[in-house]
Amino acid sequence: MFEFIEQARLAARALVEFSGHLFDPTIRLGVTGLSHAGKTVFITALVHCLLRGGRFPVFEALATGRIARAHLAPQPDDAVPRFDYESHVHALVAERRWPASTRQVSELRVIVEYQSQSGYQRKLTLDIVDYPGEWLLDLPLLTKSYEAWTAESLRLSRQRPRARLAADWHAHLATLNPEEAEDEQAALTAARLFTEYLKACRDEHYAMSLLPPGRFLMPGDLASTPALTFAPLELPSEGPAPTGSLWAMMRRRYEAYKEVVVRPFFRDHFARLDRQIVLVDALAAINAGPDAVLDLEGALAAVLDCFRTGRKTFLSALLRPRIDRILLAVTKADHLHHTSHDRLEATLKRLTERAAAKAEFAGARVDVVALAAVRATREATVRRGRERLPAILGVPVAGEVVAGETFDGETEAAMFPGDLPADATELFRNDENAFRGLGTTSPQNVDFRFLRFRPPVLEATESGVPTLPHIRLDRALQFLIGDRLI
Ligand SMILES: Nc1nc2c(ncn2[C@@H]2O[C@H](COP(=O)(O)OP(=O)(O)O)[C@@H](O)[C@H]2O)c(=O)[nH]1
Ligand SMILES: [Mg+2]
Repeated sequence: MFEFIEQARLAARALVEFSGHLFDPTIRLGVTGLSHAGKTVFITALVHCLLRGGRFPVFEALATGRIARAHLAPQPDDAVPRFDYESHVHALVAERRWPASTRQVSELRVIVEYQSQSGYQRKLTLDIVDYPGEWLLDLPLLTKSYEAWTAESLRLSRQRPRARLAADWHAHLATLNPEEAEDEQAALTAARLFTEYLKACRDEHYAMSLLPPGRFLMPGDLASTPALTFAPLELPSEGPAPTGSLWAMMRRRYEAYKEVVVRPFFRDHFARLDRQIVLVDALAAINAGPDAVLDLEGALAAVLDCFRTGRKTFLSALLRPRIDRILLAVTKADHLHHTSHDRLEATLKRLTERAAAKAEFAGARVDVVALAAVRATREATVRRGRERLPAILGVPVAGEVVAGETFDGETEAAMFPGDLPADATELFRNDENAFRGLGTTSPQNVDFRFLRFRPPVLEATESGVPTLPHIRLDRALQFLIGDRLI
């Protein structure tokens, strides 16, 4: 019954959304990725491109001059925060610093006035929805019992390298008896230690990504509600939860989490998207080492699973297949010399191979790109002895340290970041020939070095309007919206 109501509600909404736009196209574009993947920077650069133009040869409608103008308009959803474009642009362009991070869903509407290929004046309404990729990792919970989730979370937490980070939580867990009477203080402490463990896993140094429940890391306005105050328990293998027990309490809250948090997100935001870009910070994982790369692969599989809408489960009613294009994008490609960009794309392909095949099967087109929404570096060649190495040139963010030197945020530096392996499978190996990352060796010995650079100065263009430099952002735009601007 519930599924039927959901379905009817979505169908009615789709009809309303459709009938108003018989000629003028609309696109709801979802922008997601784990924390720090580059969502805010990507959206800011995309909107800047539409409003100001720039060098985007592969984005056909813009390159051929068919886009007359674009402007921001009030968004349709009153309960969703607005994406703060103006502040983000100001940070990037005027202050040359990266925008502050945000931790919840936000939205922005852009109206693009263009001339169709047959000469008609048209308007594209582009609604951009920015939401944390962590929330997508919650989808599997909808079909999982508390007991199954508990068993899986515990198993994962006992594997290397997580086990060390889980020590405090495991120690507290050992003092709990799930069949004893429910106890709010025990639940609070367990939830706090469990959340600290999840946060430690996410720590940039290890970059481990496979961490439901997503709202424990990104609570938004639900922090410290009972729906977020639960944790896994060491359960007896058999038997129902005794009435009034800690086990029963945890299970009830887990179910509440699904009803109050997970389901509304998928219904109100996810199910309404037409297009999706998934941003992936593969370089941070590569920099951390094979464990983080394997984790990222797992997290991406879970994310892409959400787009597999062909399944005959109640999820397919909740997620009526609407998304017809999915772009997987490795971000921050400006950290590598362009000779490595194809290898970076190959790495992302390898990371998402199995999962992408499934999504394609469900009728969505999937593409992969390595991009930098904002290009913070230039390229150069440096001599090291007799060798000439392809290097990148940029202003490291104040406080970055290389070879004992601390940068002040004003001085430019050339660096050789390292080569990605020709064969991406090396990144997943865990033996002595494996690609070395921070998780297994000291910063001096890593095979790939990641340095944060300040945003660039604007680039002069033929049109006279200075714009933000980028790498392959035009390719991303062509894939995501180019076909609707015809
Ligand atoms: N060099 C470079 N750094 C980027 C780029 N995009 C994001 N970053 C870095 O990644 C950080 C996180 O980006 P942000 O957009 O806030 O990530 P979000 O959490 O997914 O919204 C930024 O503060 C930048 O340091 C890019 O295109 N180039
Ligand atoms: Mg953000």
